[in-house]
Amino acid sequence: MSSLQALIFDVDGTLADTERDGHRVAFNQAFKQAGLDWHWSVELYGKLLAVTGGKERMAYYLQKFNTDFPTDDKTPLMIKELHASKTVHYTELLSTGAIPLRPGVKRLIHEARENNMRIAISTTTTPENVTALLEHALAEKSSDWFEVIAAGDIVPAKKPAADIYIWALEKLKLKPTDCLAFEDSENGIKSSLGADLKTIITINDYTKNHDFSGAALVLNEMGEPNKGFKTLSGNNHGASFINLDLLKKIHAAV
Ligand code: XBP
Ligand code: MG
Repeated sequence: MSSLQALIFDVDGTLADTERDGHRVAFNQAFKQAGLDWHWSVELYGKLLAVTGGKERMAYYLQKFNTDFPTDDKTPLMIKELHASKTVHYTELLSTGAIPLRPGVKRLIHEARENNMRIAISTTTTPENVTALLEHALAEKSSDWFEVIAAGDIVPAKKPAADIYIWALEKLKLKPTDCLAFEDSENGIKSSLGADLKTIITINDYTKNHDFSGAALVLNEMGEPNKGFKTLSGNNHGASFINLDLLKKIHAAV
């Protein structure tokens, strides 16, 4: 097998805990601004996360949780407008630095860059959201550090479909066996495994009970040298935080 060539990161829940205090809050702001009485609680949002993509999530909400709301052929346009407003609220929130990267993420990305390891993004979220998170939580212009940013509506079928990872691999001109993927959710790992990528999971509060069968390693977080990760399943090769040395061992393991 060839050496490890690239790391492909999911964004929401993996690079940062963006859902509960980021996306959810922005959706509620957009609903309020539009004069709607919709409100997504922390608990309801956990259920809505079954569907990836903000527009798709609003459609699912109307179908399953707010069935009294009248819908017609103008509903998709209303959802599109609400989503555009939500993106404005979300990127504004990120610009205040409200959402930091998860432990170990910044260190690992810097280590990857210092060692010429290629890095890419594969996410369901809107491209502006990715840029805003990277610029405000990682470093100015850091979206340029990622060779490929596969995001949003670039493929019609969102996660759990494998399409977004396959698209990223095509752009990178790499085989799945050349790369590792980083995910936090069941929809995410279905997508990455569907593209035949070995996958490392860092769980969060919304995803801790998800099924991560097939993951190479499941951790509570990436960990730091002074505060190691907890291993939930898989072979950590005796390491206590994610670094390139551990990733190369995971990549080489059969
Ligand atoms: C992320 C998502 C996204 C965000 C919202 O999933 O599901 O829908 O919650 O983003 P993943 P948009 O981490 O698996 O990529 O509103 O921009 O769609
Ligand atoms: Mg995710």
